[in-house]
Amino acid sequence: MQYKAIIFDLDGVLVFTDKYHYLAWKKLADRLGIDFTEKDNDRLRGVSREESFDIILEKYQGDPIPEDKKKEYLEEKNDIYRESLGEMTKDDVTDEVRKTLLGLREAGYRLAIGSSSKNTAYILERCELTDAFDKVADGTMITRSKPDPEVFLKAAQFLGENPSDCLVVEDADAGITAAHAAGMDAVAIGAAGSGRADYNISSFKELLDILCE
Ligand code: B16
Ligand code: MG
Repeated sequence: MQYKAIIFDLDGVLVFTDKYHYLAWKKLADRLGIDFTEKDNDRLRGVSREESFDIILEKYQGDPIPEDKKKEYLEEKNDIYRESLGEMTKDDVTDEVRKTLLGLREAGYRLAIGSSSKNTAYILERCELTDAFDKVADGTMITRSKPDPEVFLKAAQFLGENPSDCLVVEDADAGITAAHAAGMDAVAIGAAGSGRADYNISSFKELLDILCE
């Protein structure tokens, strides 16, 4: 086997929380008079909450926002987002994803999460996915978010594997850059990485073709 472990991004790969992020950011953006579209939301994939807000504020034209007020806005956004997460159930993870994860484990791969989200544990719990992974590295454990490699290196460290033995699965440009910076190969789901990924797939189950031949 070329790889020993697979590190999965969470949002956009295993679950689709982008729409909840969008609705929560949109509510805040409307209040601040900022034009915020779904296309703008795509730029926030894999990026931390704080950096996402800075990107949204690029279009802000009001008075300067003091740091403590920014913190309040970030908490407010997260509260709205977590309300949506509270509605998630195990049905928010497709059979395809569950069967593929099981197939990879049965084939001998160790599985981890490498997510920028500070809500990772809550999402995994809501979707009854926690037990599908050997280790979790997330936004609560890092100081630099993707495209920095920190979260993937942490996942490899938790697994006790060399980075070169790990393969990352990502939906975001920032995630493909982070994987390569960590010395890991990367699988892009959809258009992530614009041709820079080592493998490209359009459906999750294609991982079995790549890894279990
Ligand atoms: P939170 P991933 C990322 O998760 C999301 O793609 C990104 O849109 C979000 O801003 C970031 O998590 C932080 O999320 O506000 O929950 O801490 O794609 O790295 O799994
Ligand atoms: Mg993602």
